[in-house]
Amino acid sequence: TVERVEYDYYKYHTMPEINDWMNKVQKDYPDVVTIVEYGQTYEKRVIRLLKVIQLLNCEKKKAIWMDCGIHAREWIAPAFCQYFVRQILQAHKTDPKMQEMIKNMDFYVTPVLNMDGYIYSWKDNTVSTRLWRKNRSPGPPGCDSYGTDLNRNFDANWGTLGVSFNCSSNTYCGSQAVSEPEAQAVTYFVGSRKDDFLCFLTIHSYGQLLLVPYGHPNFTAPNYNELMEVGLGAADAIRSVHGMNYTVGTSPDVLYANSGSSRDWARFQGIPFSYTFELRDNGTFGFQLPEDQIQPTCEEAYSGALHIITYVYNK
Ligand code: ING
Ligand code: ZN
Repeated sequence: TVERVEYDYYKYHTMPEINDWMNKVQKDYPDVVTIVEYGQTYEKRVIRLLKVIQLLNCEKKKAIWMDCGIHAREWIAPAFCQYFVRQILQAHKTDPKMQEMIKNMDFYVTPVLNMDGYIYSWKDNTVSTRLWRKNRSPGPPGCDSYGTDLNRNFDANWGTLGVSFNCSSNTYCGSQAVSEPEAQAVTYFVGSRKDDFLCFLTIHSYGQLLLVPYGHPNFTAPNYNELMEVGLGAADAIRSVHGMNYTVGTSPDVLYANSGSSRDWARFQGIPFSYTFELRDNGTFGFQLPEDQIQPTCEEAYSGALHIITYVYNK
């Protein structure tokens, strides 16, 4: 007999393990989970998301976006996307509010957007691989480095602030806006349904921040006050779980300005509630967050995400 082992949500997983996990979730919940293929990475891997949807009622005009793993080394982010999917599927069985939300909203969750970079970061435990951030496309002719920072490549004040045009930099913004296939995949998929999305959540680490649009100080979101209010509510929800403090604000207010982020792009598209989560920690372990912190980090972040999702649903 085959021993059936529970998936361990409190360990980091390789890309093949995460792909198998996606297939298994779809098999285990055929009435609520579908897999959508919506693009290709530079190295021709298929970018997939899990769509949590009540099939009986599939023409819904409300949706939630979440992506994890746009930066390779931020391993806690894919771990959170997996935890998030498990939690909403469990709550779907037991919690009337989640039943109601899944009946009326579609959840689109991409566990790993930058699959090439994620796989590279697992190659070995040297600094140059484990701490890889960008995707794996080769630079322009004459460049001897790889990778574009996908969170500087979106069409949102592209190439203006907090970026580098040096192809070996960790914040290299690419040869032009949306030059990278991974950024193109999100741009086309979300852009073609932009009126459906109430909320765009993009998950990073580290720093314990909730960032609101915009990263460029010359622009202010029309609903800035409400974005801050809801973000501060999410930070309260996070604090109530394990006492961790998350700072809420725009990136120029909290740290430094930047351009070309997916969060800013989503808000410019008209998606009203767009947030970047920077999960634990505050720098002690940084990107190499120990596995014993996966569970508490996911528990608190779930509570913060649920605060935002419930708000936009009730609004
Ligand atoms: N941070 C994000 C990045 O793209 C960010 C968001 C931007 C944070 C500017 C602070 C200031 O750089 C990480 N960790 O990727
Ligand atoms: Zn990041």
